Amino acid sequence: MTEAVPLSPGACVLRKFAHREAEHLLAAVDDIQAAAPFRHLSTPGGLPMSVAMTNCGELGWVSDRRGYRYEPHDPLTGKPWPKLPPLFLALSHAAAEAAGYPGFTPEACLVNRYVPGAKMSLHQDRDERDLDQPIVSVSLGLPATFLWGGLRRSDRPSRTTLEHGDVVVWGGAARLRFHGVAPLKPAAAGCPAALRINLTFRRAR
Ligand code: MD3
Ligand code: FE
Repeated sequence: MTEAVPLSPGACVLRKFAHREAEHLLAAVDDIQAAAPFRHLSTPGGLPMSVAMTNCGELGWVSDRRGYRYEPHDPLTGKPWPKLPPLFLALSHAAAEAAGYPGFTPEACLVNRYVPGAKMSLHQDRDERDLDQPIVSVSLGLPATFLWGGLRRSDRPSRTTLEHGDVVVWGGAARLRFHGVAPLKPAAAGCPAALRINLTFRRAR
Protein backbone atom coordinates (compact mmCIF):
# COMPACT_ATOMS: atom_id res chain seq x y z
CA MET A 1 0.00 0.00 0.00
CA THR A 2 1.28 3.47 -0.87
CA GLU A 3 1.98 5.91 1.90
CA ALA A 4 -0.44 8.83 2.16
CA VAL A 5 1.70 11.98 2.24
CA PRO A 6 0.07 15.33 3.00
CA LEU A 7 0.62 17.82 0.16
CA SER A 8 -0.97 20.60 2.20
CA PRO A 9 -3.71 20.51 4.86
CA GLY A 10 -6.55 18.37 3.46
CA ALA A 11 -4.68 17.21 0.35
CA CYS A 12 -3.02 13.84 0.33
CA VAL A 13 -0.68 12.45 -2.35
CA LEU A 14 -0.60 8.71 -2.92
CA ARG A 15 2.41 8.35 -5.19
CA LYS A 16 2.00 5.55 -7.74
CA PHE A 17 -1.18 4.34 -6.04
CA ALA A 18 -2.71 3.52 -9.46
CA HIS A 19 0.50 2.31 -11.09
CA ARG A 20 -0.42 -1.39 -11.19
CA GLU A 21 -3.87 -0.75 -12.70
CA ALA A 22 -2.73 1.98 -15.10
CA GLU A 23 -2.97 -0.06 -18.30
CA HIS A 24 -6.46 -1.24 -17.36
CA LEU A 25 -7.51 2.32 -16.56
CA LEU A 26 -6.27 3.52 -19.96
CA ALA A 27 -8.06 0.65 -21.71
CA ALA A 28 -11.25 1.70 -19.93
CA VAL A 29 -10.72 5.30 -21.07
CA ASP A 30 -10.51 3.96 -24.64
CA ASP A 31 -13.93 2.33 -24.22
CA ILE A 32 -15.35 5.51 -22.71
CA GLN A 33 -14.09 7.71 -25.54
CA ALA A 34 -15.52 5.32 -28.13
CA ALA A 35 -19.01 6.01 -26.70
CA ALA A 36 -18.50 9.60 -25.50
CA PRO A 37 -15.74 11.20 -27.61
CA PHE A 38 -13.25 13.67 -26.18
CA ARG A 39 -14.22 17.22 -27.08
CA HIS A 40 -12.98 20.75 -26.43
CA LEU A 41 -15.67 22.40 -24.31
CA SER A 42 -16.03 26.16 -24.43
CA THR A 43 -15.81 28.34 -21.38
CA PRO A 44 -18.88 30.49 -20.61
CA GLY A 45 -16.84 33.28 -22.24
CA GLY A 46 -16.84 31.29 -25.50
CA LEU A 47 -13.18 30.24 -25.71
CA PRO A 48 -12.41 26.57 -26.41
CA MET A 49 -10.39 24.84 -23.69
CA SER A 50 -7.04 23.33 -24.68
CA VAL A 51 -7.81 20.25 -22.60
CA ALA A 52 -10.19 17.77 -24.26
CA MET A 53 -12.79 16.26 -21.95
CA THR A 54 -15.30 13.49 -21.60
CA ASN A 55 -17.06 11.84 -18.65
CA CYS A 56 -18.36 8.60 -17.28
CA GLY A 57 -20.78 7.95 -14.45
CA GLU A 58 -24.35 9.03 -13.76
CA LEU A 59 -23.36 12.67 -14.14
CA GLY A 60 -20.82 14.45 -16.31
CA TRP A 61 -19.31 17.91 -16.03
CA VAL A 62 -20.03 20.23 -18.96
CA SER A 63 -19.29 23.83 -19.83
CA ASP A 64 -20.86 26.04 -22.48
CA ARG A 65 -22.24 29.55 -22.96
CA ARG A 66 -24.75 28.87 -20.18
CA GLY A 67 -22.06 28.08 -17.61
CA TYR A 68 -20.63 25.05 -15.78
CA ARG A 69 -22.80 22.21 -14.50
CA TYR A 70 -23.29 18.47 -14.19
CA GLU A 71 -25.56 16.74 -16.72
CA PRO A 72 -26.88 13.16 -16.86
CA HIS A 73 -26.61 13.09 -20.67
CA ASP A 74 -23.76 13.75 -23.04
CA PRO A 75 -24.80 16.88 -24.98
CA LEU A 76 -22.81 15.62 -27.99
CA THR A 77 -24.65 12.30 -28.37
CA GLY A 78 -27.79 12.88 -26.30
CA LYS A 79 -27.10 9.57 -24.56
CA PRO A 80 -26.34 8.91 -20.89
CA TRP A 81 -22.61 9.07 -20.11
CA PRO A 82 -20.89 5.63 -20.16
CA LYS A 83 -21.08 3.77 -16.85
CA LEU A 84 -18.33 4.15 -14.26
CA PRO A 85 -16.17 1.04 -14.74
CA PRO A 86 -16.06 -1.05 -11.52
CA LEU A 87 -12.28 -0.59 -11.45
CA PHE A 88 -12.74 3.21 -11.35
CA LEU A 89 -15.14 2.93 -8.42
CA ALA A 90 -12.91 0.54 -6.50
CA LEU A 91 -9.76 2.58 -7.05
CA SER A 92 -11.27 5.94 -6.12
CA HIS A 93 -12.98 4.43 -3.08
CA ALA A 94 -9.71 2.84 -1.90
CA ALA A 95 -7.72 6.04 -2.47
CA ALA A 96 -10.23 8.15 -0.55
CA GLU A 97 -10.20 5.66 2.29
CA ALA A 98 -6.39 5.68 2.41
CA ALA A 99 -6.58 9.48 2.70
CA GLY A 100 -9.08 9.38 5.55
CA TYR A 101 -12.37 9.61 3.62
CA PRO A 102 -14.12 6.26 4.05
CA GLY A 103 -17.34 5.65 2.11
CA PHE A 104 -16.50 7.78 -0.94
CA THR A 105 -18.88 6.76 -3.75
CA PRO A 106 -18.47 9.14 -6.68
CA GLU A 107 -21.17 9.28 -9.33
CA ALA A 108 -19.16 11.46 -11.72
CA CYS A 109 -15.78 11.00 -13.35
CA LEU A 110 -14.39 13.78 -15.52
CA VAL A 111 -11.71 12.56 -17.94
CA ASN A 112 -9.22 15.22 -19.06
CA ARG A 113 -6.85 14.69 -22.00
CA TYR A 114 -3.75 16.87 -22.37
CA VAL A 115 -1.53 16.97 -25.45
CA PRO A 116 1.74 18.92 -25.30
CA GLY A 117 0.94 22.61 -24.89
CA ALA A 118 -2.46 21.98 -23.29
CA LYS A 119 -2.98 23.59 -19.89
CA MET A 120 -5.60 24.33 -17.31
CA SER A 121 -5.77 27.84 -15.91
CA LEU A 122 -6.13 28.46 -12.18
CA HIS A 123 -9.68 27.71 -11.04
CA GLN A 124 -11.74 26.41 -8.13
CA ASP A 125 -13.97 23.34 -8.28
CA ARG A 126 -17.24 24.45 -6.75
CA ASP A 127 -19.93 23.02 -9.03
CA GLU A 128 -20.46 20.07 -6.65
CA ARG A 129 -23.28 20.33 -4.13
CA ASP A 130 -21.50 18.88 -1.09
CA LEU A 131 -18.11 20.50 -0.72
CA ASP A 132 -17.39 18.27 2.31
CA GLN A 133 -16.90 15.43 -0.17
CA PRO A 134 -13.33 15.10 -1.49
CA ILE A 135 -12.22 14.87 -5.11
CA VAL A 136 -9.90 12.05 -6.11
CA SER A 137 -7.58 12.61 -9.07
CA VAL A 138 -5.58 10.00 -10.98
CA SER A 139 -2.74 11.02 -13.31
CA LEU A 140 -1.76 8.80 -16.25
CA GLY A 141 0.74 9.18 -19.08
CA LEU A 142 3.04 12.18 -19.37
CA PRO A 143 4.00 14.04 -16.18
CA ALA A 144 2.50 17.46 -15.54
CA THR A 145 3.37 20.45 -13.40
CA PHE A 146 0.44 20.94 -11.06
CA LEU A 147 -0.12 24.48 -9.80
CA TRP A 148 -1.33 24.63 -6.23
CA GLY A 149 -2.68 28.01 -5.20
CA GLY A 150 -4.49 29.38 -2.19
CA LEU A 151 -8.04 30.44 -1.46
CA ARG A 152 -7.68 33.62 -3.50
CA ARG A 153 -6.95 33.65 -7.22
CA SER A 154 -4.11 36.09 -6.58
CA ASP A 155 -2.28 33.72 -4.17
CA ARG A 156 0.96 32.70 -5.87
CA PRO A 157 0.76 28.94 -6.63
CA SER A 158 3.44 26.42 -5.68
CA ARG A 159 4.36 23.66 -8.13
CA THR A 160 4.50 19.92 -7.85
CA THR A 161 4.92 17.24 -10.51
CA LEU A 162 2.17 14.66 -10.93
CA GLU A 163 3.37 11.48 -12.61
CA HIS A 164 1.93 8.35 -14.17
CA GLY A 165 0.01 6.44 -11.49
CA ASP A 166 -0.05 9.22 -8.91
CA VAL A 167 -3.33 9.70 -7.06
CA VAL A 168 -4.25 12.79 -5.06
CA VAL A 169 -7.19 13.18 -2.70
CA TRP A 170 -8.36 16.77 -2.23
CA GLY A 171 -10.65 17.44 0.70
CA GLY A 172 -11.11 19.53 3.79
CA ALA A 173 -9.19 22.78 3.73
CA ALA A 174 -7.77 21.94 0.27
CA ARG A 175 -11.13 21.50 -1.41
CA LEU A 176 -11.67 25.13 -2.44
CA ARG A 177 -8.10 26.08 -3.24
CA PHE A 178 -7.28 27.47 -6.68
CA HIS A 179 -5.36 25.01 -8.83
CA GLY A 180 -4.29 24.44 -12.42
CA VAL A 181 -1.90 22.65 -14.73
CA ALA A 182 1.07 24.31 -16.52
CA PRO A 183 1.34 23.77 -20.30
CA LEU A 184 2.24 20.11 -20.84
CA LYS A 185 5.79 19.56 -22.05
CA PRO A 186 6.37 17.33 -25.08
CA ALA A 187 7.30 13.71 -24.36
CA ALA A 188 11.00 12.89 -24.09
CA ALA A 189 12.34 10.84 -27.04
CA GLY A 190 11.47 7.17 -26.65
CA CYS A 191 8.70 7.88 -24.15
CA PRO A 192 5.71 5.60 -24.77
CA ALA A 193 3.00 8.07 -23.75
CA ALA A 194 2.38 11.09 -25.99
CA LEU A 195 -0.31 12.58 -23.80
CA ARG A 196 -1.61 12.88 -20.28
CA ILE A 197 -4.94 11.60 -19.02
CA ASN A 198 -6.36 12.80 -15.73
CA LEU A 199 -9.36 11.21 -14.07
CA THR A 200 -11.19 13.21 -11.39
CA PHE A 201 -13.77 11.43 -9.30
CA ARG A 202 -16.50 13.55 -7.81
CA ARG A 203 -19.57 13.31 -5.67
CA ALA A 204 -21.57 15.87 -7.62
CA ARG A 205 -24.98 15.94 -5.93
C1 MD3 B 1 -7.81 20.56 -5.93
N1 MD3 B 1 -7.94 18.83 -13.22
O1 MD3 B 1 -10.55 18.62 -13.62
S1 MD3 B 1 -6.26 17.22 -11.07
C2 MD3 B 1 -10.19 19.53 -12.87
O2 MD3 B 1 -4.79 17.53 -13.88
C3 MD3 B 1 -8.75 19.71 -12.62
O3 MD3 B 1 -6.57 17.61 -15.07
C4 MD3 B 1 -6.51 18.94 -13.17
O4 MD3 B 1 -8.38 20.61 -11.94
C5 MD3 B 1 -5.91 17.94 -14.10
O5 MD3 B 1 -10.96 20.28 -12.27
C6 MD3 B 1 -5.98 18.80 -11.81
C7 MD3 B 1 -6.08 17.69 -9.44
C8 MD3 B 1 -7.25 18.36 -8.79
C9 MD3 B 1 -8.55 18.11 -9.18
C10 MD3 B 1 -9.59 18.69 -8.51
C11 MD3 B 1 -9.35 19.52 -7.42
C12 MD3 B 1 -7.02 19.19 -7.73
C13 MD3 B 1 -8.05 19.76 -7.02
C14 MD3 B 1 -10.40 20.10 -6.68
C15 MD3 B 1 -10.14 20.88 -5.58
C16 MD3 B 1 -8.84 21.12 -5.21
FE1 FE C 1 -10.09 21.47 -10.88
